[in-house]
Amino acid sequence: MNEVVISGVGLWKPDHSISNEELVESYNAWAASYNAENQRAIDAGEISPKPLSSAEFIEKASGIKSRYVYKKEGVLDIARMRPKIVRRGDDELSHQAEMALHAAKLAMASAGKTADDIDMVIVSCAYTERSYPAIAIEVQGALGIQGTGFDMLVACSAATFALQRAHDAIAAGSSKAVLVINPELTSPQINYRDRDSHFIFGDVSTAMILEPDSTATAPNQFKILGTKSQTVFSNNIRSNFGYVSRAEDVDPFMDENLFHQNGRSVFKEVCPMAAAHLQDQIEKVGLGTSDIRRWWLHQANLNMNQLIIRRVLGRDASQDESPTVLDRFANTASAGSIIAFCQNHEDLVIGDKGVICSFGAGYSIGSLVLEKCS
Ligand code: CO8
Repeated sequence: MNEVVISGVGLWKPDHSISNEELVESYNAWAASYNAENQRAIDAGEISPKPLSSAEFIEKASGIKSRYVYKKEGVLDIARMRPKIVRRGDDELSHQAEMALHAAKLAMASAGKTADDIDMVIVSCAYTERSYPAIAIEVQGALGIQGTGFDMLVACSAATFALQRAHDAIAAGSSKAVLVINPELTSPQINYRDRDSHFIFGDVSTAMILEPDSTATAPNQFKILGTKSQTVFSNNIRSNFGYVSRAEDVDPFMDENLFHQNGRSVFKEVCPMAAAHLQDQIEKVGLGTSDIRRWWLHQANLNMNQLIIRRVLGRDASQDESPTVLDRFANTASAGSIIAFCQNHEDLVIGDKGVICSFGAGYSIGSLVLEKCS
């Protein structure tokens, strides 16, 4: 079995961002206009008025202050409230492949690898913009990589689950180096007219290079000590959009086909599961929680992360121990824990250990225990 290292990372963020204040101003203007238009039905008790949103609530309930969006145009326009993304033809690079390439090139440069060094590309995220050809194969072609590419969808755990697949392929010797990319284009699936979820997500793209320690030359390397993935079925986070809508004679874009969740239940159910997963995983690789120098946790909700860490450590963790990035990025589905890693790993010294952990829809939980080795 090969020892496997993460030898390169890439983080690409869009040029556009939206603050809580901008988002709330737009939502509240839309809600006021909806309520005015439907005043008679609301007064008659036939429908409920749309409640107002608040920037203070969003920051207090989630820790989110701002989020990046691939395209800002259209999102805040109350006549549209979804991004305006220009359709590309079959002979043009797709939007998601473009996002993926940005992060992939950064990861390859940081690992010191060219296309010839890599033989597998996994694009893993919450949504892909089409069914086939796989975005991964498009990216593979654009980069000139020989070998194999495929897409994976595991919502918020897409990145950690793909990293586990990459680890296993390299450990077994069936791949020489794997490029894992998470182009999280979440904004087209957000219901910006839903007060409970309009603030949650952001767009971003992350990538990592995994290879055997014998071929790695990058200045920053992390040995993978263990990986774990876990799923338990839950209806509490759903996105029902899909090709069968066409045959069901329903509006493919109706509210119940967009992202929706029972956030309170998710919070209550996932926190203990994630804490137990982490404790078990750390024990399995022969470590204790006090051996872990850094926790790169999924970035869905600040209160959730604080609760999980408190359960695991029996105390609060500092920003240095468990860095938060969701204040600037919001929930970027599977990319959140990878962003936390990208922005907070270079200060670790050889022998330091850390854990990347994701949790989300499915439910799904994934983790990797790492040791800084170069
Ligand atoms: N402004 C003002 N008030 C609000 C707002 C708002 N925007 N939203 C809700 N309120 C109100 C509610 O109506 C409620 O009022 P009342 O008490 O009168 O009933 C009150 O505030 C409290 O509401 P909640 O109980 O819903 O608030 P919470 O404290 O639970 O916070 C959260 C809501 C932030 C959603 C929280 O529950 C949470 O973060 N839970 C965890 C969610 C989570 O991690 N989900 C994971 C989803 S992501 C995933 O796994 C897959 C994603 C795939 C990508 C998708 C891309 C689109």
